[in-house]
Amino acid sequence: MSKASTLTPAGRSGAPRAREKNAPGRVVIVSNRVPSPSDKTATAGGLAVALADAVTPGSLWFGWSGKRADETSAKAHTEISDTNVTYATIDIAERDYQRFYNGFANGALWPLLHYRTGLLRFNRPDFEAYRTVNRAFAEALLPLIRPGDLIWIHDYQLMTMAAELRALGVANRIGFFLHVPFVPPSLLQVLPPAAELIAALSACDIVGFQTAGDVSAFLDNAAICLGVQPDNAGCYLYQGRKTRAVLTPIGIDSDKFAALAETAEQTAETIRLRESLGDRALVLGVDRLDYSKGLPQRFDAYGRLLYAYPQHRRCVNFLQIAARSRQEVGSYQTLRRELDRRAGDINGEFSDFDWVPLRYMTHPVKRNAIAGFYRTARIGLVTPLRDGMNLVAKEYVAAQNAANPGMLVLSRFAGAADELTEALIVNPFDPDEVAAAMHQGLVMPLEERQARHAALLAKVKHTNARRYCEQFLEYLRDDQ
Ligand code: ADQ
Repeated sequence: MSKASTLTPAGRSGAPRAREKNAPGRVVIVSNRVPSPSDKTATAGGLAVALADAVTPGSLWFGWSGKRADETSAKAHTEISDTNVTYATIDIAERDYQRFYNGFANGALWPLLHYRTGLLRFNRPDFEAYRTVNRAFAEALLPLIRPGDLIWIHDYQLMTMAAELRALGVANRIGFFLHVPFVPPSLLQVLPPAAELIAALSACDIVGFQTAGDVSAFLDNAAICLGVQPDNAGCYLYQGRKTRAVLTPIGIDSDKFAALAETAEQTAETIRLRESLGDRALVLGVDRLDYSKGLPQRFDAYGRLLYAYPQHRRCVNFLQIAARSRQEVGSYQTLRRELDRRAGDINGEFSDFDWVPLRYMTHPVKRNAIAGFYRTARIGLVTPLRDGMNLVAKEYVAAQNAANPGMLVLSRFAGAADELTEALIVNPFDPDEVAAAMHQGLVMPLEERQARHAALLAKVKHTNARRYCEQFLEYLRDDQ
């Protein structure tokens, strides 16, 4: 493992330019994609919902425009929304984008942070491009920062940005939230610049995670990579700065989502789905098409259900919506071919002339249609092999009709499983266990479904999007 070196909070360019603290400031959100009003391609949907309470009039949201250009923009393009939120974006140079996004972020960090070292592709030029893009983000944001602003950086694409901001003299409070899991030292050490990443994150005042396990994994890495000794509050000192690792699990706006699902029940798409099902029970999966989501294993589990519990043949339909993503990365192309094959195998084996057991689609579906589909589904199948949180699990619970709720089958390796313990918790690597849980959900008496759903809903309402923002910003404001 390389030593923490170049990206240290102390800075590269001489004495830090002090910026005044404690003046009332804005919340400045930084994320890879920005849901700016004019960008219809931005896919920050889930994030925009989660951050609705942090992005208030006067806030600034900064990130990539979604455009690749000959050169990375030196200056951000800004636009102000109707709600008085400023969206500031930069273009990224094509040569950097490939290496930054498809290379280091999605070819190395994503597989590693989802425990898939076998899929990790590392090379130095990719990591250099990652740092270059993070530096470009910092340089373009710098002129927009005001004293007292709270800077909140999101996710694995931007792990070195805080260190770049410090190097440019930014003294504002900076927080970072990781949406994906964090891995223990034995895994992180596989990545050659592991120590550099931990040092760069230590330029933040607050580093937030989805689960308690992620917090301790990060602190264990800090102890090993930096030689620091974290206290019981998750704080440690590194190069004169105090960093605190905190647990701030993300949530949804459950009331809004429940209302959306109720309305969606009567929309054309949901009605068409219900009519196509007839009396059959719907088993539903909704994911990005990503190898972390455990889709091949899920298809196998459904095959096991039909094989081992023949009473469900002709009585269920499994609909898997798997929106294509990151299609330029080789492992995603392989996954798609694999799923096409397995879907064909299952339908080939079990279909009848008037019943196709598995419906599998890869084009995007609108949010309100998905809400209506959740409400129709008797089983919500959420079986990632690893997931930071998984908001689909929470959305499924919120969307149910409390009088006749469906049952969530949830992977123990999703962050959501830490809290949603009344779901049917499964090991996604075991198709027979997942099939048994599906069977249990399909035959579960109404009273038990109602009791489990009530307990799950109370949790989804409690750990909601508002609480996520409040908790994180409270930590970020707290200068003690
Ligand atoms: P994702 O891996 O994208 O997010 P997830 O949390 O399940 O995963 O979904 C985010 C949003 O995308 C949800 O609102 C969901 O409805 C929507 N979505 C998913 N599949 C869809 C599809 N096929 N069509 C339309 N919409 C779809 C990352 C982490 C997660 C973490 C989130 C938020 O990987 O673990 O929960 O960030 O922190």
